[in-house]
Amino acid sequence: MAILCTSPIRNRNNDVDYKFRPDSNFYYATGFEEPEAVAVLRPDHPDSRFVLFVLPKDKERETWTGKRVGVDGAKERYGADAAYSIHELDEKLPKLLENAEKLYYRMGKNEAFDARVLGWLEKVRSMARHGVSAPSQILDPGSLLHEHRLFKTPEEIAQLRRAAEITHEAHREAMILAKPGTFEYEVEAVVDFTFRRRGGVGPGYPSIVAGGPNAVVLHYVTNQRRLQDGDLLLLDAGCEHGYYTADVTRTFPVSGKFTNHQRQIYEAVLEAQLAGIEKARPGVRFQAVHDAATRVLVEHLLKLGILQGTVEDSIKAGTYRRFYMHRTSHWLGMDVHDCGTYFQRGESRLLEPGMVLTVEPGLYFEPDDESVPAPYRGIGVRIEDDVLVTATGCDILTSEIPKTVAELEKAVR
Ligand SMILES: [Mn+2]
Repeated sequence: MAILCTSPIRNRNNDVDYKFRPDSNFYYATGFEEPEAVAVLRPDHPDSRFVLFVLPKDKERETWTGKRVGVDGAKERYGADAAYSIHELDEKLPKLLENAEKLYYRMGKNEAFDARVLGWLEKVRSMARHGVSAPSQILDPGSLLHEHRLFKTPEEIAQLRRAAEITHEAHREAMILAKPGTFEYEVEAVVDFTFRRRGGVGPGYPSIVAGGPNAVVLHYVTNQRRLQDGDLLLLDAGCEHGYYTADVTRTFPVSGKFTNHQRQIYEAVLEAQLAGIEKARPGVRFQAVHDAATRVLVEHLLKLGILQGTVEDSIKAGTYRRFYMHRTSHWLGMDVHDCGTYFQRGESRLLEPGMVLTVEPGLYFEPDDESVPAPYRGIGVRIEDDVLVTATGCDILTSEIPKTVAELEKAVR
């Protein structure tokens, strides 16, 4: 038996809550979007294989917060075999738990709910003399669900494609808007506007709009700088559509032309990214994408005199990590850093058709790093695309977004 809970409603301030978004696992398993819901999956049960506990219809509350699906709707519209009010959880749950061998429930995310689950278990255990048994194991449902979520269905890929299309439009709008004198938050605004006007939920993660030296701060989200002539702008923003998010980074000169030194760094990162994408095909290890991209970055760092020694030594000693401190890829889907294991039996896992990953190398030089030749200081570049592994190679979902030096300069101008 599995017990899945959706996300709680989170308070923002005083009596204002954050906009609700269902838990990704819960939504994946049920399609149910309302808050305060619990799903029970009991595949061996004669008549209650899928049970939903939901907020009951309540005319007065619905006047304030909107229509609820209700108990009947949970059965009719979501295919539940049985549905109850969420207020009946303590009463109904122990009965459903009886004689289940294993309980899949994610401990540690919600202490108060954990305590209730343990209470229900204890109640079932106390009935042993009546011939009822309680689950002897509590397991993480992630071990099953996350493996499913890692392989995207055609419906999920369609959502990701739409998210990528809207993200494409938003990045283009940002390239048009950003000029010397524009504030980073104005660029963020045109991105948000484009995401919403095309029916996206909004950004799938806080947009990073990092001009000039802000680009070396990996998770810069202040977005307050006034862009200056000569700045590069690093824009890391992806639209969430139908609960699936894109994750895209482009770095471009706000004046419409890369300086020579900016272009050297940009082309190093671009070559590294293409080398990484080249590895994104079935049968290749996840780690190989990172290794390929890193090798190209190191070659360029040596050529530009930023690192000394040989490629092998620099990779072995990790001297490049001062300038490239993050991983090249992560899984992508409902969560921007999507679920799914990266290792199997201690080894980086093999890529398979249906997996979606990002490829996003970067180089970052602190403005005050005196070990770096002066013209490179304060330059931060990251290039990130979303890649679907196919039977024969890969499909770059975000390939339409300007990326070469020429394409970017044209789009900005
Ligand atoms: Mn990413």
